[in-house]
Amino acid sequence: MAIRFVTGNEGKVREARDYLADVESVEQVEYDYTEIQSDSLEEIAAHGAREAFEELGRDEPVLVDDAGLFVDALGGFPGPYSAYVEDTVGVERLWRLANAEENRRARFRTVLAYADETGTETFDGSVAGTLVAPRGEGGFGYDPIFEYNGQTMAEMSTAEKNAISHRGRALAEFTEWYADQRER
Ligand code: ITT
Ligand code: NA
Repeated sequence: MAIRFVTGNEGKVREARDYLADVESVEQVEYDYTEIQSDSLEEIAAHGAREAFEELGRDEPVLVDDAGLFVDALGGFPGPYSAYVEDTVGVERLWRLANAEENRRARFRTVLAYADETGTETFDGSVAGTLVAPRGEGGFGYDPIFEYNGQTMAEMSTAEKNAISHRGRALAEFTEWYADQRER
């Protein structure tokens, strides 16, 4: 069996594959599920996973990952609009916006939604860090400006990032639940 990870983002897939290497194989599937209008990452991800599972065929489970960067001084912006802001404003200019503030704390959050024939489950992960001028060549998206413990996430290996990141934490929760599930 393989889990179908429904995403257009190869960085997410690389991290999930690395984390789940001994658990399950991960296949990337591109499918444009409906992103419902909501402030809740849980609702967006769960709805997307359910729809993808029904539409792509119910033979194998699916995973959806909805993430966002929440900047304290900007009232949580860009949050659920993070993908749109990366595409329009860009990471460098978001950093400049944050740099004008005294408080540069930010949080990354992701919700993983897993759907199979028995239902839909969501798993949450978050990490707090500081926004800094871009550094590092690894990772993707906002990683170069997100510093945790002296390193930006773009300066970390995939395994190092997974050990501390929002996605790594959500994958840890998922893995625990998944193992339990399969023992039944
Ligand atoms: P899919 O919806 O196809 O999965 P996406 O890149 O649009 O891919 P999101 O909407 O979840 O995914 O991502 C929101 C934004 O946050 C987007 O700009 C990502 O590049 C960025 N992002 C997500 N996870 C990240 C991470 O671990 N490190 C840095 N940026 C991340
Ligand atoms: Na998206």
